[in-house]
Amino acid sequence: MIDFYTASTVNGYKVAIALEELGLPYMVHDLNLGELEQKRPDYLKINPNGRIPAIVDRESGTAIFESGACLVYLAEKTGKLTGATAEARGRVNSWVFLQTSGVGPMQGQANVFLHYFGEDLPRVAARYVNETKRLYSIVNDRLGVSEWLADDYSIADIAMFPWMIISDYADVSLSDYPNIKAWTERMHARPAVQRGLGVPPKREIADRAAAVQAILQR
Ligand SMILES: N[C@@H](CCC(=O)N[C@@H](CS)C(=O)NCC(=O)O)C(=O)O
Repeated sequence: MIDFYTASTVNGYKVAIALEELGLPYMVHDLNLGELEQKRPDYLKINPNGRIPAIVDRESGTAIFESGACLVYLAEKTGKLTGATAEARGRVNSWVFLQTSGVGPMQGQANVFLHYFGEDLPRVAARYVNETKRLYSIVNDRLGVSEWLADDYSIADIAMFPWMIISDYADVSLSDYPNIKAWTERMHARPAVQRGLGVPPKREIADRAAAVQAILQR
């Protein structure tokens, strides 16, 4: 049994989709980010970074935080959704890391400076939007020569997908990236992906900007 600490946001969906694809039994702990439940001392023992997602594998008591580390752990534990050799796993993890160290942070900061920062800084926003677009071009080129990011469908696709389906919010239109758009359709067609996008059910946030401000001020 896996304890899964998450919220209805993109980084959480990665792990939800992987758990659904792998058919592993898991229990959802739906944290209210606006209420800063992710900063509480009991949760910081699981994820010292105070963010979601994190998992605890009850078999060993091991806690794993960072979405990329959770994906790699689940893939290694099951031997699925990754490569069969060190070389193939390296190819998978290259795209996982490009997402977690590139696309996620750049697109995330684009969202902050376009929508939440509270001060109009167009050149800063443009820097993050343009960097996001540069990274999307790399992914788009790869998906022009391959059905999936690595050799086969893998945690690399699962890591990239939830961010790319909210690209409009960062002023990045998938109509400029036709290979990504076609790949999102292949992803959406997978039943486990559909199930994962519903875990946990969307939380209604009355004042999203205020909730994000509370997080930004921590
Ligand atoms: N690098 C981290 C990023 C995690 C992250 O930013 N999670 C967001 C939700 S998508 C979060 O917990 N935000 C609340 C906060 O920053 O306090 C990962 O990939 O797991």
